[in-house]
Amino acid sequence: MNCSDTIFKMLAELGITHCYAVPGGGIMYLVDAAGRQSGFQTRFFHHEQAAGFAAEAHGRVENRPAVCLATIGPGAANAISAAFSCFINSVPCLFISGAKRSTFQTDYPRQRFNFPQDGDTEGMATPVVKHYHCLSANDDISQVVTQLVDLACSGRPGPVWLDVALDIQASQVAGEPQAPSRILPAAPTNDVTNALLTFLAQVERPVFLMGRGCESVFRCDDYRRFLRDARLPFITTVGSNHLLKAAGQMNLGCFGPTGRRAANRILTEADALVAIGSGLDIDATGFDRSSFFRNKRILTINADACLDIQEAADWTQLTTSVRNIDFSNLACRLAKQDRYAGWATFCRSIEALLSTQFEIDLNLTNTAVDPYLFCQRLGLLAPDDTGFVGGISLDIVAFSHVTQLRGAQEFYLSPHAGQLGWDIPATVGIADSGRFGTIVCLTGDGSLMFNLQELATLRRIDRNIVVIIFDNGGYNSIRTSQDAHLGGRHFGSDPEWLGFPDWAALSQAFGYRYMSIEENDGIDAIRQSMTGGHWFVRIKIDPERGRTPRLVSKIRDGKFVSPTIFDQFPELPPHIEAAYAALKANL
Ligand SMILES: Cc1ncc(C[n+]2csc(CCOP(=O)(O)OP(=O)(O)O)c2C)c(N)n1
Repeated sequence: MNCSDTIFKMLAELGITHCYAVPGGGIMYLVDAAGRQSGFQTRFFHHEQAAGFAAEAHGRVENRPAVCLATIGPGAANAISAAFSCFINSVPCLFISGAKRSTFQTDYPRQRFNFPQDGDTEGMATPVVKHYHCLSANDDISQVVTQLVDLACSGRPGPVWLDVALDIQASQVAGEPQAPSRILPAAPTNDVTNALLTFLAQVERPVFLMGRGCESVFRCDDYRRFLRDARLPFITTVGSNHLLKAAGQMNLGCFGPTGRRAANRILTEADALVAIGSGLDIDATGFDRSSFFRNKRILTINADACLDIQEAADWTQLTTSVRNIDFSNLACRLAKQDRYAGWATFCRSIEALLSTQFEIDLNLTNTAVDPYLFCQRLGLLAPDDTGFVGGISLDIVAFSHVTQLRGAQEFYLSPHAGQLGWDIPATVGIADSGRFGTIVCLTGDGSLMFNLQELATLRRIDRNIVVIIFDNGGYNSIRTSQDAHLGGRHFGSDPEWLGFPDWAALSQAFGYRYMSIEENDGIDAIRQSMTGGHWFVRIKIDPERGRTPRLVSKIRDGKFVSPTIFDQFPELPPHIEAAYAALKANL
């Protein structure tokens, strides 16, 4: 057996099933081994960035790494942006690249180049992976591969990188690979659970923030029971709807600068925040961090230390895995308490006052299709086993605000990296999980154009695939900033600076059935696309329709000044503010 066969045999034994690749001379033995390994599915892409995004998305859904296989030099360089995405999104992934022959040395800073196509992969990859390893002839392959996979999955998950020289890929390995011992996954402990209960006993108005770290547990019965029985308000970040599915009436949805008003207001009124699996980074808190933490006790349970504990006066950090929490025990203990009953009633009243329906009605546009109304109908009409994938802009914010997931539905996007072009290849990785009968990809006209070629890869998947594009004539989110800060000059963001294809002709070229929805009355036509096959659905959005509600920063004395998450734009009508004040007075 050669080294490449040994690597993939070991990966299969470790439960890894998917590889996303672009072939190249520099990885020919590895590609060949991946193709021949039983129980392993290898899919070929048209760009290594896209292969990496698919591997990332697959890793998110399955909670275990997929492989991205890229050739030496340009292939590895293309895959770097996907490694970056896995790194900052904390997703396990194994990148494997080809390297120059092991007998060659290159002094990269001085020579730059000494072998066809080769570059300093270690130098490029190291800042965006948990660990980089270049396989040497003396390495125990089974041990290296197992350690890399364990490292990718343990603690705060992330990408790891294995570089394999062409001569080593082909070299013969004596004997059968032996599986070495593995890191045991974390298990519930009394310590973490007791610390949480002690904290809760000292506060009156707690809110639970379930962050993306909870993706490792959200399908577990104990986690779902906790959400169902705790009778405390739950919030999450934009794009994490599935983490709160079981919370019923206490699901207040996403908070943050572009989050829901009800969630933000309740967070502001709370005297305690329990953040589980969240780094509480600026993305979540907004730039005005001190007012986010004001008058609040904070307890964080996260695999890594959080950003800056100085900003909160009273912050307890438990740096430990979410898997250490005994959710079942917590659910039992909290279900018996009625200490927070008044607070829970207040939260439900605020949720009713500032409901998604209220927000849709408040901001509804009847020019073209209103994105919020569309997403509300989409959620209702999609089958129970739909996997949703999001782009980075209006599409995901609208969806996060108004869609209540049900059944086996889940929603995935690239939360922190926010790269255009993630969504189409990610849809491939998510479809490959086999968890969803229908996969709906929501994207912007801007994002779609970044990895358009992978529509062909997606077309090869035999499932009901619906690609929905929010056509708002270019980059709405950029125009919004230009309107706020640059006097409305739309340099680079309006269609006059950007080229877009004829969507009907494009969908035909890639073999998708086409539908265009141009007004609110036509929204329910989307139902037809979810009966089977491959669909490309263009939604005509008013180019002026932005995200609501949101924070609007201002420049004062040359400095950016950001409002608190309590004060989102547009302002609430006076009678709603009055009703809010009345509810608060009774708290
Ligand atoms: C790789 C990459 N390049 C540039 C950007 C900057 N950027 C952020 S949003 C955006 C426009 C997005 O357009 P679209 O997907 O159509 O969504 P819209 O803003 O119109 O809702 C751009 C160019 C980015 N996020 N990622």
